[in-house]
Amino acid sequence: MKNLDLSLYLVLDPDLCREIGVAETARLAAEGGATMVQLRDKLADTKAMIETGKALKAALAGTRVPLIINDDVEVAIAIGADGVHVGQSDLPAAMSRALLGADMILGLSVETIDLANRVDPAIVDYVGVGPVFATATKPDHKQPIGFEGLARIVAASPVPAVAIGGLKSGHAASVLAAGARGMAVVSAICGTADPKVAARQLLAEIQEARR
Ligand code: TZP
Ligand code: MG
Repeated sequence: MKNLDLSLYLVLDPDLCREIGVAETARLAAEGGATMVQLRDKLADTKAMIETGKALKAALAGTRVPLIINDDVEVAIAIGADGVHVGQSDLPAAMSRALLGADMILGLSVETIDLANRVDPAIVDYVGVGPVFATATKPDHKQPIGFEGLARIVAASPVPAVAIGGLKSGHAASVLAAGARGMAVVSAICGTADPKVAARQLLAEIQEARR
């Protein structure tokens, strides 16, 4: 099992981050305490993903924050990212793992207890569970699960879980009480006036909730 810190997982949406830019948002958020960063761009082609991914890699160099690429195993390997996050309609986890090798991080989205039960801990390093709440950031999201649903799915997962979907300041205690190791956020950091301040506040709440 890999030693991942899922406490504050920033998922970058280039459109929501456009004012400050993804690379600068990532750099500031990492300074503020984000522990993982994912590039998630549903509109970019491969060339653009590589360009943005490389910029993010440079922005995170010297930090210990892993860079995860959403959906695209090929891009993640090509740019030397730290890992990949796949959903249930993407390249299957076992096939992703075969391409990634043992050391790269592999995350998987699970939306139900049944999917969590079927996670193979020899293949998947962590699961993303949600959406906890409805969110405009992912227009095609499934039915929100709430903190009760989160707790049930987390309990069924053989690997650590990060909660996602509509999470922001004030939610850390409920997220951790449900058994998740941390929270993944897009809009609570992307597009805010100061991503460093936003990340610092969220991490402080997570650390406070652990006490
Ligand atoms: N998967 C489930 S909800 C979501 C993703 C990628 C988007 C979460 O965005 P926000 O702005 O943190 O609600
Ligand atoms: Mg996907």
